[in-house]
Amino acid sequence: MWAGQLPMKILFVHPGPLLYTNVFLRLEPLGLELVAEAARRAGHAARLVDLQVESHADYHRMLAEWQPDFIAFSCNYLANVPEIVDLAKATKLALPRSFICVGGHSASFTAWAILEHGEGAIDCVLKGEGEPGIVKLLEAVAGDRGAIAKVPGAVTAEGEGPRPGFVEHLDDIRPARDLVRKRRKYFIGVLDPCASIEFSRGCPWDCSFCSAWTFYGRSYRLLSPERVVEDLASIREPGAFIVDDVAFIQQRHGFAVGEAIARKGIHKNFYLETRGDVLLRNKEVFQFWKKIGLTYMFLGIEAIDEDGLRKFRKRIPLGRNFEALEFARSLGIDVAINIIADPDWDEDRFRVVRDWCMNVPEVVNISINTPYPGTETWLTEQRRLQTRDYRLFDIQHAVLPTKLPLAAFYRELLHTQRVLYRKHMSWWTAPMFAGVLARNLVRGQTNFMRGIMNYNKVYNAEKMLADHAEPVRYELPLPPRSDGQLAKAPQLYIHAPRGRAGRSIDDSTEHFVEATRMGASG
Ligand code: B12
Ligand code: SF4
Repeated sequence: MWAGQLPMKILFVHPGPLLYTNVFLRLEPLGLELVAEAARRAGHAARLVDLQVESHADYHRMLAEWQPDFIAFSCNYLANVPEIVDLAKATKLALPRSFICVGGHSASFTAWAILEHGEGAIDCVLKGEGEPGIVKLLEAVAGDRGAIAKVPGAVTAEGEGPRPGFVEHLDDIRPARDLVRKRRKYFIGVLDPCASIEFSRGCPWDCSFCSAWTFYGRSYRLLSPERVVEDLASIREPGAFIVDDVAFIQQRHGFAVGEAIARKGIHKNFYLETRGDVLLRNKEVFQFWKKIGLTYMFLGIEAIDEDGLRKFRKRIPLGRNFEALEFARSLGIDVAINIIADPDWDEDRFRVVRDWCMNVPEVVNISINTPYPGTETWLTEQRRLQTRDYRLFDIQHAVLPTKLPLAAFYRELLHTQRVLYRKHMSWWTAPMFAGVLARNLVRGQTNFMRGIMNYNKVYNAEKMLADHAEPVRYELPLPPRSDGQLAKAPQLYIHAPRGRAGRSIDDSTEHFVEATRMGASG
């Protein structure tokens, strides 16, 4: 018999930090907080442990003292899979009658493999948005266990339930922010401390290297300005990280949310991510947001030459990307961009990139082209994976064959990152930030300072190489054989696509998306 009769005690767990969590940013587990609140509203008792800022010893202490009936792990990142599987096994030994569930972005794309790695310790992987699924799963666990395998999104040893359902109205859900015990530990750069907030969910584009759109069935939904303002007003942190995949796709929503914030007299420093073409299309919105506190912007540029851009098949011409950068600069906010390094880069290519990066004022982040389950490239990438160790799928390690010997590739990459890091440092320690840093230190906010000090420890070529030599206990399953066709979308989706009806965008924005998307979804 399961321990649980209503109400159950449910422990929600976010796994530990990944490579750069201890350097550049660490964010509150917003998705898990939303799932926890849904469980709480269904009458259960909920607690949350965030292993980004708490230790495994804290987790085991919580198990021993509170004896939860149900443990729910959040697995947004592939690199966290081994940690979660090992914790699940240890938990099952300590509390054999507990029910263990794993959910989240990456778990949804690798559900069967995770169950298998668990060797019986993981009772269920719950795919898709967790808010509706968790309530139905808890009902089944507390009542009719035969119904567990029929819960939408559930994958268990007994089989798989129907496709997961969407949250009906995003305005009805709330994050359980009060459950997070170390709120002052979350930060991004000098936004320290920083909370996270959602204005929209999903993405209407369909880039081949990304799984944001396949997870949500290429849907796009909005939160109302009233709901956003209510949530924002409850946040005490001076910084707010907007988690939307692409911020302010539509001018009208961007203005409505911004104006509601201004009317309410809320002052925060905001961070957001968007696309270059969206920035250029909706200039006035971003200008308005600058006035109400937009401080940092992350722009997806991905590649710096036509050849590289073609590779990612983004149908935004390179010139537009540069125009977007110019415009972002003109806003007078801090702009960061990401460049995707391909494992086939050689010394020359790294040098060109270094030169380019040193010549632009933006902060440049370099990640490595990595095929992920749930992306089109996972199915079409013809190069053989050099490793299937989950821990290396963090877009900071090379999992595809490198043209240079691996050690030389990491040396070049880290040299490039170090050059950029020095540039970041002079940027962050510039007079305009020195005051902010000093104020943070006086208030005891040391996350960013500690990050700076951790840099050399974390970004180190020997350590990166040694990570490849670690014994591998859990391996990602191989991608299914590809016939080179691109129309793979139905295989990729977690939530069922609802076509145009699933996208809360006006017709003109729909046409704009149509003209700029890659077309992977057919
Ligand atoms: C914000 C964000 C971040 C934040 C982290 C926020 C956090 N603390 O979790 C930051 C900027 C730190 C980040 C970093 C990275 N990210 Co990120 N990130 C996102 C982004 C844009 C939104 C996530 C989010 O907050 N969404 C809003 C909340 C409400 O949704 P959610 O967290 O997904 O939760 C829902 C479901 O997943 C589910 N769920 C979640 N947990 C649980 C638990 C249970 C039990 C259940 C049932 C359900 C459930 O229900 C929730 C509510 O509906 C996603 C893209 C996306 N759309 O998902 C990429 C994404 C998750 N990131 C990605 C990547 C690659 C990274 C990096 C590795 C990139 C890098 N440069 O190194 C790093 C590493 C992260 C780390 N831990 O160090 C990839 C994931 C790839 C993968 N398969 O592993 C994604 C999908 C983006 C992409 N383009 O493909 N990221
Ligand atoms: S625009 Fe492309 S890369 Fe960005 S979230 Fe959407 S699908 Fe992913």
